[in-house]
Amino acid sequence: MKFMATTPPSQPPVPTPGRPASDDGGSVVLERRTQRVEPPKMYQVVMLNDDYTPMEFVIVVLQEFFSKDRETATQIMLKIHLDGKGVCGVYPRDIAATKVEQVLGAAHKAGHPLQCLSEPVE
Ligand code: TYC
Repeated sequence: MKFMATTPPSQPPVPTPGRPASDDGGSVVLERRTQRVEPPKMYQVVMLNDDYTPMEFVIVVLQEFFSKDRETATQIMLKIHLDGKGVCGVYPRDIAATKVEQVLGAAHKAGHPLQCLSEPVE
């Protein structure tokens, strides 16, 4: 009759050469993890009111650089005129920065003091 040993061997098992002691010889356990990719941070282009830039110029800028139809552009322009500022659109950072450059460039070229900036949403 054979009996199994009830006490562990006094020496730890000798690892097989070239294989770590904890390696079970080929079994692979993969942890299931859902990968979460954060959406890019968005930036809003904000236009500021002033007393000198013509309303018509602002409307055209909103149509040209922010793809607004004339009706929407007029509403945004009036909101800026009444509230002091307004959001023209929301974009990824580089695109928002380009919009600001385009507006400032067009305003400068036309000799108007129109100001706008981009800022992170929230
Ligand atoms: N307040 C300007 C005017 O009365 C019009 C204006 C609107 C200017 C919006 C800038 O971002 C602006 N002529």
